Amino acid sequence: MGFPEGFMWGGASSAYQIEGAYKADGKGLNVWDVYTHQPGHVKHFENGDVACDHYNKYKEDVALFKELGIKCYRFSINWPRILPNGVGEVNEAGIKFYSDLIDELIKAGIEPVVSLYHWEYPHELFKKGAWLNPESPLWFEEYVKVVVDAFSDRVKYWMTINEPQCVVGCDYMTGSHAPFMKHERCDLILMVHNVLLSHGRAVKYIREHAKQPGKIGIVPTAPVFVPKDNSKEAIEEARAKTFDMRNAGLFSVSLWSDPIFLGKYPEECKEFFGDSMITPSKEDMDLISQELDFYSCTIYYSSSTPVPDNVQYKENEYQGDPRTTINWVVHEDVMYWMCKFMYERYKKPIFVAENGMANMDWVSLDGKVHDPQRIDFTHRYLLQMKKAIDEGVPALGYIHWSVMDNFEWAHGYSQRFGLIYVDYATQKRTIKDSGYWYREVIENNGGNL
Ligand code: GCO
Repeated sequence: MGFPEGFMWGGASSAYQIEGAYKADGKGLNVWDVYTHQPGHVKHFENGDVACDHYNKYKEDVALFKELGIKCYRFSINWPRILPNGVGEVNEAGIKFYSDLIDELIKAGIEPVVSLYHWEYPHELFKKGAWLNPESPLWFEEYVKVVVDAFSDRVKYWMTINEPQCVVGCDYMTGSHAPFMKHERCDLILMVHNVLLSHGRAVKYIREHAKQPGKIGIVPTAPVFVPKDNSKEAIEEARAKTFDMRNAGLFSVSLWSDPIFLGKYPEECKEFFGDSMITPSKEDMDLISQELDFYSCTIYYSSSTPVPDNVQYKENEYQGDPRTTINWVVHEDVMYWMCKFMYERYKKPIFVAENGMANMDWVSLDGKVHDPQRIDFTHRYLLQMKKAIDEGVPALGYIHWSVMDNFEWAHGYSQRFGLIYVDYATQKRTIKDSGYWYREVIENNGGNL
C-alpha cells in the first residue's frame, strides 16, 4: 500500500524562529522579543531579532523549498506583526508580508499550511494577563478574524495552536520558555481552559467565515509510551500509560486531545489540579469539541523504550542509547504507536506536523553539508509511519521539522534541525544531503524507502 496518493510531504518553521525583523515596518513585540533581551533565559544570551532574516529573504527561501520538492510548507503568523497590540489596530505591512509569502508559495506549487499560534504572544496582551485573562479567547478570535479574512482565499489548511502543552507548561509552569514564569496549578487550569476556548473560537470562525472550506487541526505534542513487546498485555499497558494524564501531567496527550476530540477533560484532572479543577459549562465544551479534519501532532521521541535492565535510567533511556545533539533518544517505533494509538482513540486521519532531529552539521571542505544521521533518522521514522498506514491507519501527510536551521528557543542557535543549513553570520543557505534525499523520497511518494 504505502503512502497514499496526494500525501502531503512538507517542511515546517515558525515565525519567531526564522523571521527576524523583530521591529520592522510597524511590528509590535511578542514575549520572546521582550524576554530574550533579559539575561539568563537563552543559551549564550541569543535571540530571534535577526534569526534567519526570512522576513527579507523569503523569496530566496521559497525558491529553496521548491528545490526540496516539498508539497506543503507549515509556517506561523507572528501575531503582533499584524496586530501590534494584539487587538485593535492592524499593521498592513504585516498583512502584506504574509500575503506575499503565500503568493510566492502558491507560485512555487507549495500548499501553505498556516499555524495560527506558534508562541508569538503579543507583549501588550501579556501585560493584561495573557491566557489567564478571561477575555483572552476573544482576543485570539479577533486576531484569527484578521488572518482568516486576509488569507483564506488562498489558505485551506489551518493548525490552530502549536504544542498547547508548551504554551502553558513551558511558558508558565516550568518557566523554560518566554515569558519564563512559574505559576501554580490553580492558574494553570484556567490557562488550559482559555487556550482550548481560543482554539474553539478559531475553529468556529474559520468554519463560518473562511472564503473556502478549511481543513483544520490543532498540534499537541504526543508523549507516547511504546509497548515492551507485541503481546496484548504490553500494548494495553502502553496505551493506558500514554493516555493516563498522571504520567505526563500538563504535557499529556489526553489533557489536550480528550476535550477536543471526546468533549471532556480526562478524569485524572481532578487529581492533578485538585480543588482548583474547574467545572466547564456545556457551552464551553461544545465550542472546544467542534469537529476537526485530522489529528495532528509533533513527534520526536518516546516516553518509554522497551529494553531490559534500564533500572538506573529514565524509562526512555538505556545504556549507550542513540541520541541527537539536543540529547533526545532516537526511537522510531514511537511513530508507529503514535499513529495507531491516536487513530484508535480520536478516529481522525493522522497528519504529522513535526518530526526531525538536531544534528552536528557543518559545511564540509567540498562545500556540502553531509548529515547521514538525519537521513537515517527520517528514513526510520517514515518506515514506521508507512507500517501504520499499511495496517489501515489513514494519513494525510508528514511535515519535517525543520525546513531550515533556526532559533531553537532556550537552546538558541546551538541546535540545527534544518534540511537547509544556515550560516548565521553570512545568512548563506546550503541544502543539506538530507534535503536532497528528502526530495527523492517525495518524488517517489515514499516508494523508495
Ligand atoms: C516544538 C516546536 C518547534 C521546535 C521543534 C524542535 O516542538 O518545540 O514546535 O518550534 O523547534 O519541536 O524542538
